[in-house]
Amino acid sequence: MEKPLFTLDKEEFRKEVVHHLRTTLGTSEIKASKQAWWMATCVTINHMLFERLTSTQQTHLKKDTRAVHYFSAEFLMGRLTANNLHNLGLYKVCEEALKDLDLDLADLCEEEPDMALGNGGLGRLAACFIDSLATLGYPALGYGLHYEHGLFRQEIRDGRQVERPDSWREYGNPWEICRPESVQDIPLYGYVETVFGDDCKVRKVWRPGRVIKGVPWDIPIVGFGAQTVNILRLWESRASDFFDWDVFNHGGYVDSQKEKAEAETISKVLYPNDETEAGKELRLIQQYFFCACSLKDIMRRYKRTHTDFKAFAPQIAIQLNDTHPTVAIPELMRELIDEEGLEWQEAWDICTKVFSYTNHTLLPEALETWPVYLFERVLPRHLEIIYEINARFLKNEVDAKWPGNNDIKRKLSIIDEGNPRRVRMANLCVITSHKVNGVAEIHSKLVKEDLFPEFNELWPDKFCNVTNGVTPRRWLLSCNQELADLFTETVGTAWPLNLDALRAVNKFADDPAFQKKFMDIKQHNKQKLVKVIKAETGIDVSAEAIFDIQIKRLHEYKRQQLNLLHIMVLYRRLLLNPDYDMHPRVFIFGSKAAPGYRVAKDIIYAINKVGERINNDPRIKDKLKVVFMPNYRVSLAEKLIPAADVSEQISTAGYEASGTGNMKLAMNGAITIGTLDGANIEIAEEVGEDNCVIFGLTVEQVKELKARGYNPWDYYYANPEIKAALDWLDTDYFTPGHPGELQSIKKALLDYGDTYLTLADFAAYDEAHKRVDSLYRDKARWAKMAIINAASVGKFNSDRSIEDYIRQIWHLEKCDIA
Ligand code: GPW
Repeated sequence: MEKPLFTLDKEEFRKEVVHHLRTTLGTSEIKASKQAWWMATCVTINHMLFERLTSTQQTHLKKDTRAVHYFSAEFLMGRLTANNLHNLGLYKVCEEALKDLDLDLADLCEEEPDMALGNGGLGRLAACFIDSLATLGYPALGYGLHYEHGLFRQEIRDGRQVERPDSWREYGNPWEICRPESVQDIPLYGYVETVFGDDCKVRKVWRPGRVIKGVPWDIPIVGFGAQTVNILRLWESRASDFFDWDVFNHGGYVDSQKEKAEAETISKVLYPNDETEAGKELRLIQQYFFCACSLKDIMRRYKRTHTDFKAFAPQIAIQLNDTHPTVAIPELMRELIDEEGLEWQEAWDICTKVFSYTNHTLLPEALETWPVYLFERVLPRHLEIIYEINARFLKNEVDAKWPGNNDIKRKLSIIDEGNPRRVRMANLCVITSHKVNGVAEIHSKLVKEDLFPEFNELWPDKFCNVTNGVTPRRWLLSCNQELADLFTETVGTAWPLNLDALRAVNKFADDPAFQKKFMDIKQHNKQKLVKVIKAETGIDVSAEAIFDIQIKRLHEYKRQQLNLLHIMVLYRRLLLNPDYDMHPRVFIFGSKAAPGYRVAKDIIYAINKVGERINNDPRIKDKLKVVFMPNYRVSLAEKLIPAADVSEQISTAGYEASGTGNMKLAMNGAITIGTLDGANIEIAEEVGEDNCVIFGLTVEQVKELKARGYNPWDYYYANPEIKAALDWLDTDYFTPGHPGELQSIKKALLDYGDTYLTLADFAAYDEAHKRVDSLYRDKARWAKMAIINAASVGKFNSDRSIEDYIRQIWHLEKCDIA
């Protein structure tokens, strides 16, 4: 590792914290709240962050570097204090300094609200990627929305999810810097006029109906080692200064407040729908708003050093994180043609070189389409541009390759000619982008073969794979410091950058002394979690039990219901035979459901109700516990993951594009029980099939079964345990006095056809759990497996993912910062 940049000692650190407590926070040592101490600590950290931020920006400007611009509707950052300290190399210094003030750093870190500007995997991936980009020294900007309210806070009331607003910046946020000098004005609505110009050319002019102001907030992103500090720039919407002051002067004060409120609505709240398209006007406006702000910002910066657009494509790479920022494509066309006067072909050549697109799902309900009438009203000029892109594509590409084939034309067209007609954002992305990537090997293969086979025929070189990764700085070094220290002791200090270095730990996997150290750390992490579980849920669990964890958004394809069904079957076995032979097990869930997703919310309710009954049943002698941790979020994940023995990755094969929680759990020594889906396949390859528990139908078998005609009733009648568990849901056993409250789950699994083949995989899942049980009882065998998992997942470092993007898609160069 490089020598630390900041040679601040603990005395200096302590003095600066106290100084800021007095001069920035306006309080004193005697009466300061924990919150004030935390803030003063952050201001101290910022002192160093800003120094490197300035050097980074000056160097990038001077060297006129090519940069990637990561456009994403979500950045799920979580907390930044511990992460920034680790990346600056100052965690221990800060900890010591605070100890001298009788303060506990970990305790102060709890003061920080999570920055939850994302739903789940997709948003957290963006956060890991910007960490890696800064760590590796690549010029990069994250661009997104400055939501006033992030993903809702989940409360559980009588077992049901209740959504409460998340107000992450209610009392100020120490990491963000407002940049009024870079404000943008964004037009919306209105109509398009065709004008004959002085140059005798016919031009299109968009006459907007409204203008909104975009205010940028910058979050410094410090790489590990603190050489590079990049920025995440998030746009907040406000009423424009263009705003009609006449109304104001003529006594329209109240009306003016209405306009202001409407403008501010745009960045008010994150849509909580994971993998479902919302189709709401406000969502389209959100997408356009942040893309237009970001493109104007890119343009402004580009023009500081260029007078024409020849260097634009060589300088600028824009990555579209799923289809959410697709409207950036017609917006850049519009800017270049209507505002900058380029010809269509020049503008198109630039766009096709600049944009690339990451697909994160094959689920049809997640593929975004917008009604044409909506587009026409909100973005009339953009719709015209989309029509022209489409017309040229259908004529020059599709008709050239498949002359007269209207079926293929209908399928590949950007416009779905149904009723109402809709704009297909994924088609627009694929047609424009020079590269389209999936997020795990199997997913990328399915993107090519099943989702976009004709596009793949047209442009075979366009499609590629970049397997996801996670940053080992947050997901090992920071969240599991004891294990991190053990690894550093064992293999040296290089592993947070080069995670493959942990392979050297494998030679100790059989060493009883090392196994003891490793498992003692796991045990300690479990004991810490026991306290958190008690505090959050009131449930007593034993750290001697197997901690079996499923943490992810609630979705039927992720199959929390399969886990629940298995828990019910285990419970029933224990009731029938109190001596049923199993090691005590705690099943832990953490999950939010989209507020409008009925079955998902019913599954949460069922987990809580079944858990309540099991946890309070003395007959089963604490062999089984079920914990639903409320308000699952990044900071809770950081407590759950280090304490996991078993990682549940049980999606129906073909549906989980990659998964990233699977990587974090394996990295912390949990054994995967998983299907051959998404990145599970690659994890199994890396750790070896002997060191994880794979079960269930493969992608091919899922396809075959569906083609044959899947009938869940067959499994219901053939397997008495499945039947008993499902029939149990009809009774009031888990909801005393309210029979049938859990029926919707049975209905989804039988009457509605069990879309995700839960019952088909049940027997294999049950067998897999028996394997888990017997493996765990062999303490040495389990310790060996856990060690091999943690030591063998170097591939899933997000630094590796970023290097893959650089090599295949972005072609950037590293930039040394003075
Ligand atoms: F539907 N993912 C997500 F593809 O977290 F847009 N939210 C989403 O809205 C979508 C995908 C979308 C997840 C995938 O489900 C997961 O498999 C993947 O690991 C993650 O994105 C990051 O690629």
